[in-house]
Amino acid sequence: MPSSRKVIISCAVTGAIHTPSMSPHLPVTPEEIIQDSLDAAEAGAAILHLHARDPDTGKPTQDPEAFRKFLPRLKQATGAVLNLTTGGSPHMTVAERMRPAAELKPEVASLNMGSMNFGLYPMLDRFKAFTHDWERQHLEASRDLVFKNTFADIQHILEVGTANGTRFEFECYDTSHLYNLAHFVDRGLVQAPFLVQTVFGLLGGIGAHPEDVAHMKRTADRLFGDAYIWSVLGAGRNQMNVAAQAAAQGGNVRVGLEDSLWIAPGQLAESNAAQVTKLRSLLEGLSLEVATPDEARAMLVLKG
Ligand code: KMH
Ligand code: ZN
Repeated sequence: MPSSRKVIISCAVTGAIHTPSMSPHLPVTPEEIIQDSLDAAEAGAAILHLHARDPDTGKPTQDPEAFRKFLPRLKQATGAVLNLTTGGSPHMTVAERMRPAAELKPEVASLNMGSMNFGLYPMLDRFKAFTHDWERQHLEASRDLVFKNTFADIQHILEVGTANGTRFEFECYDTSHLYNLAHFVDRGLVQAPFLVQTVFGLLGGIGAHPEDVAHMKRTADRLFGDAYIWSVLGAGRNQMNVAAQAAAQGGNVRVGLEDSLWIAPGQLAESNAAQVTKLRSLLEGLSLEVATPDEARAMLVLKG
C-alpha cells in the first residue's frame, strides 16, 4: 500500500441493510438522499457510495429510474465522486443488482468479492417495531440467505464496468475475498491502483478485532504490495474504532448510515454528515489531512 498521502473519506449514505423504522434519520426519499449526500460531501466525504430506495416504503430498489431521481442533482451540486452499488441488497439477484451501474456508468461502483452468509437477524433483538412488513421479513429471511457473488458474477460486473470506464470499490469481507481479488488481478482483469474496501464486523464476514484488521492489511500488503489503496468500513458499533485503527496505519475510511446508524453508544446519528464530521476530527487529531474529491480521483485514477 502506498504511504504518506491524504485520507479518502467515503460516505455510504443509505444502503440496503438498515430499514426506515430503525432510525428517523435514515435517508429514504430522493430529496433526503440528496440533502444528506451534499451535507456529507461538504463535511469532507470525497466519495459518496449510493443506493436507492422506494420513497413510500423505504425498500431498497435497483431500478435505475430511482437513481435518476437524485444523481443529476448530485452531479450538478457537488464535485464528490459518485459510487453506485452493485451489491444492492443481498436479497436481490445479481442481474438486478448491476442495472444502475451498467446503465448509468458511474466513476466508481462497488464490487463484492465473494459469496457469504449475511446475518441481519440479530438486529431483531434491538429493533422490534416496524412500520412496513418488508422490514421484519428482510431481517428474518437473512437466517437462510446467501449473498451470492460467484466468480462468474464478479467477472461479469468487472467486464461491464471496465468497458464503461467505471473503476471499483472492491468490498472484501474476509480473507478469502482478498484472494479472489488477487485471482482477478493475476488474470489481468483489475488494474492498479485499485481501492480495496475491507469490511469488518458483519455477521458472516470477518470480525472487528484489531487482530482482524491487522490480518486483512497484512494479507492485502502481501498480495498486492503498492498496487492497492486500502480503506476500511466497520459495521455498527465497530465503525469508529476500526476507522481509528486503519487511519493510524495509513488507511482510508468509509462511514455513513449504510454501515452504522450510530454516532456513539446508544445514540443515533442525526445525519451522515455527523459521522463524517466525527471521523474528520479523529483524522485531524492524528494530524492527517483529508483528500478532496479531485485528490481522490488522482489517487484512484478515475475517469472524472
Ligand atoms: N453494506 C455494506 C457492508 C454494496 O453496496 O455493494 C456493503 C456494501 C455492498 O456496500
Ligand atoms: Zn452499499
